[in-house]
Amino acid sequence: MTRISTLLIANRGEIACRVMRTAKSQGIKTVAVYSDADAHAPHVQMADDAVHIGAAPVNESYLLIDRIIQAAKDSGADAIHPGYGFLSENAAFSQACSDAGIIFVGPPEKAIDVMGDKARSKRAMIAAGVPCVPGYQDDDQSDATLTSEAEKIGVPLMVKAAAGGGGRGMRLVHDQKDVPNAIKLARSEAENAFGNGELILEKAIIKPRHVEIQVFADSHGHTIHLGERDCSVQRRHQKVIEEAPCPVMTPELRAEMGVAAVEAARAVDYRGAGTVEFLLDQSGSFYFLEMNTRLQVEHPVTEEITGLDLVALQLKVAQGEPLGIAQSDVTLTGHAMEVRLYAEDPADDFLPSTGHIDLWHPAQNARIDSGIATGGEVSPFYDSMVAKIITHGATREDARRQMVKALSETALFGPKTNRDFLIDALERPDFVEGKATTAFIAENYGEDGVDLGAYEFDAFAIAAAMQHKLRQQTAHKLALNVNPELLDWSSTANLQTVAQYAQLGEASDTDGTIHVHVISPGHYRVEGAGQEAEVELLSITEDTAKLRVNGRTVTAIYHAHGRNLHLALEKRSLSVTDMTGLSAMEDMAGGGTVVAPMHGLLLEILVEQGATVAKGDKLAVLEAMKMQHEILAEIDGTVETVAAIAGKQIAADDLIMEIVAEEEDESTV
Ligand code: MV4
Repeated sequence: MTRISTLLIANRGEIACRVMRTAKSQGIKTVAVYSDADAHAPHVQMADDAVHIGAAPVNESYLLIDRIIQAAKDSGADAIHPGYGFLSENAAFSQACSDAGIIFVGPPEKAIDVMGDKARSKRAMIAAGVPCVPGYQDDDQSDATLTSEAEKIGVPLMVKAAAGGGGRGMRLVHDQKDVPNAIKLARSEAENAFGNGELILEKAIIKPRHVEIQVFADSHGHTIHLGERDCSVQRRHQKVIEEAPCPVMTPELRAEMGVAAVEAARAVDYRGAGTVEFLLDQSGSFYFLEMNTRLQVEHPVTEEITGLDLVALQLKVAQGEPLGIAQSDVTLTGHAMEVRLYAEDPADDFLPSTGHIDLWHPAQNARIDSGIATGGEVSPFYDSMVAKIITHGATREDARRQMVKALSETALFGPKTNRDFLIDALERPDFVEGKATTAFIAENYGEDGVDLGAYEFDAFAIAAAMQHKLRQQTAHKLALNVNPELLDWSSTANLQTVAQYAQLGEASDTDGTIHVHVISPGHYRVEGAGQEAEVELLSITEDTAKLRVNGRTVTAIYHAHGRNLHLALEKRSLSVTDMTGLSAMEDMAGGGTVVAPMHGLLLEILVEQGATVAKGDKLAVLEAMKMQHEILAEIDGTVETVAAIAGKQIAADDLIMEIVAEEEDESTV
């Protein structure tokens, strides 16, 4: 037994933070590694020590075996936890750790090696008596053999790259005559992607569930399983929702799958945490798919129903201690769910979305494993998963409802996220009824981007009322000479403010003009697009407002910057820009200060320094989310300076130019 005193975590983001949490609780000193992009990241701030390992791209930092081993030596680390991804399933890294006398918190190289190859792992599993999908996984890769084997298997048929994983290099064939072409294409894809064109063939299982068993093994001959997770809800092989137990599991099936998973682990002399993936078909038969030789993203749902800390168990086993838990000690209590919050844009084919984090506001009443912070960045260099939300309840429905609530109380502003998509998916009947298979997302949303439909007018009404309130607060704070008739505290009853809203990045549901009538301070009647709503602001903190909208109480998480307002409502998030704010602010600034009304690309600047302009003249054109916005002169005057550059991105409120008024008789400073 070797006690770990200093643990280096060769990872970043939420999993680095997750591993450190347990290490710290055990009195183990933690060392983070970081790239240029992560110098101020939460995982670096959380660690006792941190070592810079290179530039932002992963192959210049988090994938550099030598740098990480050196970082461990320099910081006196006696063990390395690889997290998931990066070097976690890299046999050479595991080897480099042992060569350097450092404990690798993971399985032996041989297990990583065998399980990293679909043909080798399947042969090992068949030999161990683990049920596998009927197919061909031998060395003879001639076209003749593959074609005749495909004929024996029949259609539908899966052609998979032996070196592939997670759906890469996989082809589904429906017609026997397409087999030769599928083999040719799959082989060349595999050669390009993995430098290895070897293929396996399998009968295709239609609409299976993805059910995986968590296993644990120590170096004293104990191997146990901790039950299953159902990870059927995936989009292009990216998991989105995971849960435990599997909704259709029975004690008998669990026992059978558990034995198969333990046998799989024993067959490769496994040690530590591992996951054996199975396909579960409609008739209840299950088939080995692959084994992941790492701690998985979705391990928390197993922690929630078993009450075990899987990182603690990993460290225990890595130190050479016995697991200390027998199979009969493992009990499963209640139901747990996890959703993955991705910084991506569901409306734009789930394209990753990056940039400054204006606000990260995680819900209070759920376990949230995240690696981000307000003021930080979502970098384009790394995975777009930024947080996991985990709930646990007595029943599946209890866990599901808690999850919907947790999401409604969570906001990430800055990059776009899949938050609203997750809420929508959790409410789909197939999911509610526990019927989701691997076809769930394709069946419910199609293959491309997701359209969650038009916003309710209430959402715009809330936005308009809050814009009004925030503008008033800003004016008060700045104590500027604003026309009091613009503000609530005017004694004039039923004042009308006309606000024009342009949405940032979302299809406009209104003609853009919204009227805010002040009934009394904090109480508004909002009209627009032929609809109206009564909005009462009940309370407001720096990031959360409570409102009553048409008699219904709602909570809105918000972030305002300049004229832009981000809102996370119960089921939908929206971002709006107050277009009237522009002239109001310019009035405050004394006119002539031309700023960008929203984030976008400054396409053109149409006037030069020294030019004479008249009110209404076109000054510049800004492109924001595929729409062009003309920026017009608000006053007559002379262009004193042009501060912005055409062809470049510009942020809301950035200065474009200064115009000096014709008659300079009103100084505001
Ligand atoms: C399959 C299959 C059906 N039949 N193999 C996709 C990822 C890789 N781990 C294996 N995958 C599949 N293999 C046979 N013989 C269907 C899938 C599959 C899938 C599996 C798990 C979770 C989601 C999936 C989505 C599409 C296809």
